[in-house]
Amino acid sequence: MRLKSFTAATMTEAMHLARQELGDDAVVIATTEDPATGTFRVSAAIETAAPPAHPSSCNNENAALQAIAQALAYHGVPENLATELMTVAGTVEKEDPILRLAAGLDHAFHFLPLPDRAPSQPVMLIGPPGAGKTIGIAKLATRAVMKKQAVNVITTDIKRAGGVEQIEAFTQILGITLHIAQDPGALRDLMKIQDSDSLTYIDSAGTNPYDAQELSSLRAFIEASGAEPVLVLSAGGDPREMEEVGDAFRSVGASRLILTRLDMTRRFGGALSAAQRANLKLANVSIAPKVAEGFHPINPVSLARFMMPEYAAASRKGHA
Ligand SMILES: Nc1nc2c(ncn2[C@@H]2O[C@H](COP(=O)(O)OP(=O)(O)O)[C@@H](O)[C@H]2O)c(=O)[nH]1
Ligand SMILES: [Mg+2]
Repeated sequence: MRLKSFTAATMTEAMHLARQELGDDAVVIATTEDPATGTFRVSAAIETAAPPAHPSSCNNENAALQAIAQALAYHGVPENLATELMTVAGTVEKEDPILRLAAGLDHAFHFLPLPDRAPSQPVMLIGPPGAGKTIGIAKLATRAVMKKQAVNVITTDIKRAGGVEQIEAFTQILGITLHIAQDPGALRDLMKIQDSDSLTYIDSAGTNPYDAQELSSLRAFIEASGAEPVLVLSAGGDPREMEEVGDAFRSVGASRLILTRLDMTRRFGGALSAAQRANLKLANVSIAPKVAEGFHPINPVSLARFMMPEYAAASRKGHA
């Protein structure tokens, strides 16, 4: 799958640019308005590998279910989950495979995007190194500033060289103060001065899920913060490996998941396995490294569109 974003002065123009470059088969994944610049952005995808079947073949129930089964196999979705998704998809009286798969995803997972307004519980992004936590904090803080929502940013990533500087580069641009918590005690003190009118986002050091000491250090920071630990994972990966990673972070309290690098991911079996095994609610997705692109909320239909991009355009036309 090739993903690209197009920015223009109007939504129609941005759509036109996407169609011009990616062709009529391009699937619109997300549309956003940037109030700061008055521009519109369209993120669209095009399947570069041969799709499993042509959308027009989905003119009856069997074809739709077959398409879903093929997609689940392509994504490497584990058998028990695939069976659950297929069972629910089979009960939906729609020809559109996207809506059928979405019904299955809705049944199998909880979806709960991060709120963008205070008051809400502080959020700490946790996960393995390189998952996209720091960029994620920058995205969340940027969204708050754009919406004129007061926001506090704290980092606990003090051991890694450049950890503080990386996030500071963003807070400086946004004109907000970066608070640094050297240890759980300092974090507890900092949390006492957070007010309920502000959103609070806390960056954490990358944690090796198989290292008990690192997990225990992370747990101490989480407990001191009173924040909700939200797991950030790169969406691709081996399903069984991802399950173990999900389990490890569940053990320190994560109950929500943000998936990153969807622009570099073709197979979602690993992400779904992690969410299912560790009972993590699906919150948001990142489809670009650029801070301005932000996080996108995810719901069953948008996830189904990511998983079956070759059917997404037809689905939109049929249910516009
Ligand atoms: N292509 C792509 N790269 C991303 C995405 N999110 C983060 N990255 C990149 O992944 C790398 C690690 O991100 P960072 O936020 O530093 O990860 P952290 O170690 O979890 O804090 C950086 O080079 C980011 O630009 C994404 O959605 N797509
Ligand atoms: Mg980081």
